[in-house]
Amino acid sequence: MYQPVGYARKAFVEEVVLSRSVRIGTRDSELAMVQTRWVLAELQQAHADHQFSYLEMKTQGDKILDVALAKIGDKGLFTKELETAMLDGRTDLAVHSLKDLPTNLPEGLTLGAITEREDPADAVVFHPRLQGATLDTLPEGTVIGTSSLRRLAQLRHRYPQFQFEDIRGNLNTRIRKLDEGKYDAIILAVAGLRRLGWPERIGQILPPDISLHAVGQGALGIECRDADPEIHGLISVLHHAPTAQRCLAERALLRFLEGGCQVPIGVFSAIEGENLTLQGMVASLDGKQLIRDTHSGLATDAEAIGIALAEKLKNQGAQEILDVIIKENRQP
Ligand code: DPM
Repeated sequence: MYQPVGYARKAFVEEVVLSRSVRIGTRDSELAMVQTRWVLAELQQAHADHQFSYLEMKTQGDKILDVALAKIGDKGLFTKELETAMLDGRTDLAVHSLKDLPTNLPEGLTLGAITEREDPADAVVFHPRLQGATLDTLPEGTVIGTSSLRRLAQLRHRYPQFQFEDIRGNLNTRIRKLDEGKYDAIILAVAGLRRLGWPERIGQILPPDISLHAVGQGALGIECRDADPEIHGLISVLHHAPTAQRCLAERALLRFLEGGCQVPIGVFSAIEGENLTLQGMVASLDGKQLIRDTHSGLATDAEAIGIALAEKLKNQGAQEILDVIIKENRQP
C-alpha cells in the first residue's frame, strides 16, 4: 500500500513521544512508597502520553537506625541519594516528605512543586490499654516515645512530670514497640498515620498551643532539575498554591534561623483571604525556655513573612537557644 514518506515519519515520531519515560526517585519505606504511588498515579492520569515509573533507594537515614537522629547531623539525611540520582540522570524527579527536605538544595536542583497538605498536626498514639486517654489525664512518670527534638522540647515544657525516651525506626516498627509496652504513648504526624491507613490509632490530635508542627509537615515536595522545563511542566498538576505559600513562609523561617531540620523549631500557618499568618516557636531541650511569636502579611510575600518572624524570634534570644543545641548535638 502506498504511504507518503512524511506520514510514516510522523507515525514514528509519535511513537517515540508516546514512550517518553519519566523516572521518579523514592525512598523504599512504606510511607514513602504510599506517597510515591499516589504521585505516580496523579501524573500518569494527567499525562497519558508519558510512561511513569519509580526507582526505590535507601538513604543514609534509612540505614542508620541505632543512633539518635539529632546526633547524625541533618544535611540531607533522607534526601541525598535521591538527589544524586537526579543529578546523574538516573531519575527525573524525587518525591519527599517536605519536612525531610533541607531548606538549601544542591546546585542544579529545585523544589518544582508542593502538593496539597494533609492535616499538619502531631498526634498521640497511646498503648492499647490507655484507649480513650489524653495527655492531660496521664500520671507522673508516663513514658512518651519520640526522637523529635521539637516534640520533646514542647511536651517537656507542658508536661515536665513525664519521662521522655528516644524511639527510632519506621512507623510500623514504632507502633510495634509501643504495643509491646516499651512506651505509654508515642508522638507521630497525623499525615503519616492517615496515609498508612491507621487513622484509628490517632488517640489525640495535639492543638497548636501544645505542639507546633514541623516546617513543611503534611505536604510532599517534588524536587527536580532546575533546567528541565519538561519535568516542571509535567509536575505543575501536583502543585497546590496555598500549601506552597504556607510552606515557603515556614521554610524561610527555618532557613533564617539557621537550624537545619532536627532542631526544636515549630510552626503553624494559615491563610485568610489575602493574608498569611505564621506562628513560630523555638525551645530549649529541657523545655524551660520557649519563645513564640507571630507575623502576618500578604500571602504573596510568603518568604518575607518567614524572614520577618525569624528576626522577631532572634531578637528574643532564639539563636542563642539553637546554638547551644547545635553544639551539643554536633558529631564527634
Ligand atoms: C523530621 C522529623 C521527623 C521526621 C522531626 C520533627 C520526626 C522524627 C521522629 C524532620 N522528619 O518532626 O520534629 O519523630 O522521630 C517524618 C515523618 C513524616 C515525614 C514521621 C512523623 C510523615 C509526616 C509528613 C520523620 N518525615 O513525623 O511522624 O509527611 O509530614
